Amino acid sequence: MSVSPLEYLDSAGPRAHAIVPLTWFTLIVSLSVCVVISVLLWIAASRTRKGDDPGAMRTIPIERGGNGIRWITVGLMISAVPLAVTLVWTMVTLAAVASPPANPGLVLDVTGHQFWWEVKYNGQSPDQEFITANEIHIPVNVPVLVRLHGGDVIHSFWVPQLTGKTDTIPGQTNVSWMQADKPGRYLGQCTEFCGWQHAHMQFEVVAQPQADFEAWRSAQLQPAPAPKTPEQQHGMAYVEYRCGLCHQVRGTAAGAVSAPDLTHLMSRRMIAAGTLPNDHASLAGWIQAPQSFKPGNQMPTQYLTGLQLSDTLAYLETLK
Ligand code: HEC
Ligand SMILES: [Cu+2]
Repeated sequence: MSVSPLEYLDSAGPRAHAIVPLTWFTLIVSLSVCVVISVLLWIAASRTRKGDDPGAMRTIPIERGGNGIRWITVGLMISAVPLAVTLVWTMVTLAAVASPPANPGLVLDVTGHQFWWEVKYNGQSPDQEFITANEIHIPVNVPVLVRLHGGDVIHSFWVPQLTGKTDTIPGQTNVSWMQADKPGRYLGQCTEFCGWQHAHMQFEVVAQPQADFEAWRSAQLQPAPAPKTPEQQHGMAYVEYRCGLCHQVRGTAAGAVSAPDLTHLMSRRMIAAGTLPNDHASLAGWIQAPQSFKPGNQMPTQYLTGLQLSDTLAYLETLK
């Protein structure tokens, strides 16, 4: 289940504006080639010569001096023209989108993991930095520099309406950039096969007016609120001691970073990289049986008792 369709024939930012017309062109050329060849084949296959006995075997003598070579020349010329246009257009597009903005308004470090996205927001000083997962907020009309890292295997970062595909490669930093013209949610997808749950490795880019973005950013910078009820206190203790092996909740003893940061879990619309909506039932189901929703993902079954689960949920749901 995903919230918005993966729109790749429509662009919403300068980088994609340069790419999408080329996508349309190659799509139309490829489809026309398929149609023309199918029609020619169909005509050839359904043509019978006058007076032919359809039941009889026919031997066709090879004609000398026929003009077959002319057909090959014409065919080659017809395919060479669109191929040459595609080549030149691709070069021009690559040159147009290659260089990242000289003065990005925001610098993100995005790491591809099996099977989720870690997103680090950089700031002027360490207290202005934070990490989140799978939901990337950006201000509209601001160029955003995205440094891409590979956490385990090769993944690829793609937000078709905003930016083209760039691989995340372990041991290497690739650079991409994006910019959104108008507020909205733009779906992104891992686009390099990276294992069993590759298809469930989605993310969303949420483009917001500057003021809304600043409000979101300062909320994300806050540590987790202190638990209030006894259930929430038990839940926090449990999260610290069990879930904190992999997850971080800033402001608590849960400090590992090998899984999505849960400090502001409830601010996200989806969980498990676009696999489930972030509501009470899905959260409960995910924590109890992550392997049944996303078989092969890196969160093992937790075997919680009913009480542990309800306390954990009571606490997690305070993480707004
Ligand atoms: C061994 C490491 C590990 C442990 C222990 C673990 N998790 Fe996870 N968890 C993960 C990984 C990895 C993911 C990302 C899975 C994916 O999307 O592919 C994840 C995802 C999640 C998510 C979804 C987050 C999001 O924004 O997508 C929640 C919620 C969650 N875990 C809660 C818990 C809770 C609660 C516990 C403790 C009861 C726990 N986890 C224990 C590794 C772990
Ligand atoms: Cu991937």
